[in-house]
Amino acid sequence: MSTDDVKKMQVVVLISGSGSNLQALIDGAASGELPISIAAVISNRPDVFGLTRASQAGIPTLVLDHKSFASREAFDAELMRQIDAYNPGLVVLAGFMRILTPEFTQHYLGRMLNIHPSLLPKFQGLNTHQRALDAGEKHHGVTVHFVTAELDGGPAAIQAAVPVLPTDDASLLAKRVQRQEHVIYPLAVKWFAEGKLRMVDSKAELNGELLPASGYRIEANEP
Ligand code: NHR
Ligand code: GAR
Repeated sequence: MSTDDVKKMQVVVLISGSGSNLQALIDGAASGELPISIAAVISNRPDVFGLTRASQAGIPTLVLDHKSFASREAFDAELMRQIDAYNPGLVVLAGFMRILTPEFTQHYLGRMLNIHPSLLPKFQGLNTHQRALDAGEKHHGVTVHFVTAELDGGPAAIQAAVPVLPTDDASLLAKRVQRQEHVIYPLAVKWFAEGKLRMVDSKAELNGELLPASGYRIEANEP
């Protein structure tokens, strides 16, 4: 920890994959735009590119392979122990793919965020881009929300919508959504670290005002 870190919020990031959202946070922290220090990156999958990104940025990494634990409870207990060693002000799920137990979500209640690739409450769970296409949606998007025991059900902080185009397949649509992810996740983390974004009585607040159920709405200015 350098002296620069003194007034910065310590953040632990959980990943399972490529870590492009992690990269957006690394870049924001490096530029000074985000008043955070990423204390550690933890992956439940070995050999994912997100771990390489973290190492390249000089961030400590840890792999906790869920397959080597007897139960979800045992995995979550060890994950909690590892995270708490860093005493973070915020835990960020960035493409983290394991459902967390109520004990875990309760422990980090109000200080854990997730980014989910849909306009919640639409399309909770997995495979959201294909499901949005199959449903004939005209708009799709992404939501940053506080994590609660209810899967993808915690209060929304920010949401960004993109158009669904006639030429889309799931992969093209995912790319358009991900460009917005890399805008709204750093913004949500910045607001949280500045003390502007909070969870109060199971609801999200920005600057002391209750946010709508969709969270703060960003209008994407590119397709
Ligand atoms: N845990 C809780 N309790 N609440 C939330 O809101 C959570 C959570 C854990 C992860 C991310 C979420 C998403 O944004 C998230 C939110 C994984 C699954 C899933 O079904 C569902 C939702 C999310 C993440 N995971 C399978 C499981 O059995 C494994 C799938 C896989 O490994 O590919 O855990 O979408
Ligand atoms: C992102 O699109 C994120 O919204 C999604 O996975 C991708 C992770 O990308 N999250 C989920 O589906 C959570 N279940 P990244 O590893 O490049 O940040």
